Amino acid sequence: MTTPQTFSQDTLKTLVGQAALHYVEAGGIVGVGTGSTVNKFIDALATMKDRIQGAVSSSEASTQRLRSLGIPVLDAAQVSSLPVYIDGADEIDGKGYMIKGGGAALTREKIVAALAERFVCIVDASKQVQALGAFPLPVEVIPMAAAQIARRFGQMGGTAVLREQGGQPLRTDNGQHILDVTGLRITDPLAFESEVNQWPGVVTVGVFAHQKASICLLGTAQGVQTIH
Ligand code: ABF
Repeated sequence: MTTPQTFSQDTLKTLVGQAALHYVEAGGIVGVGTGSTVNKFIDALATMKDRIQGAVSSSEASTQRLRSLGIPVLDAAQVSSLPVYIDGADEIDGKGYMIKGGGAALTREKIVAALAERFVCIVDASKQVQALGAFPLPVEVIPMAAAQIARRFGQMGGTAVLREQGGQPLRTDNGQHILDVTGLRITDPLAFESEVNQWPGVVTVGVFAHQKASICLLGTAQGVQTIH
């Protein structure tokens, strides 16, 4: 009787990061997300850097890692579309709707995802949920609007907290603030994203429903599962 193999979360992230190479077209440009799972993908991408034109990055952190491995980074404004965007998530449900932004890169992630023909989400099994909302919802906001946006989430039953770093409000790559909102029940991700998107002062809400994942590579104890 063989005992089932168990993988660490870090190993699962490595497995899905490597599996994502399958979706990178030779000679193409790849959209690259942000986070520890994406870092595993970037490390794997470096093994084929001579077979791609380069990457469009979703954060300064990913840009730095790409460049350190010799992968050219192109400006999103230089491309009209991308064959694929590879990114992680904080939560993903059965329809490919996600909560993202734990890494504070949600705005540029959504911008680059919108350029891509396919969004391949790479996650370990801990990110798979039935319904979105257990993870605190990140929302990038213009600082002067943070308090009024927090009050609007309060009216929805949510509690919004300003994300801090080193005792100060965190500043995103775009120089804005992030609210993390708990206590929400997001039963209709598409409608919720559309509603919050149009609140004055909201830069990006961390619900990715309009830019949902077309493919999810799920790292599980049994290996990588591909969910379409
Ligand atoms: C990024 O990946 C963020 O949107 C999301 O929060 C993060 C998940 O990070 P990790 O892979 O480190 O769990 O795209």
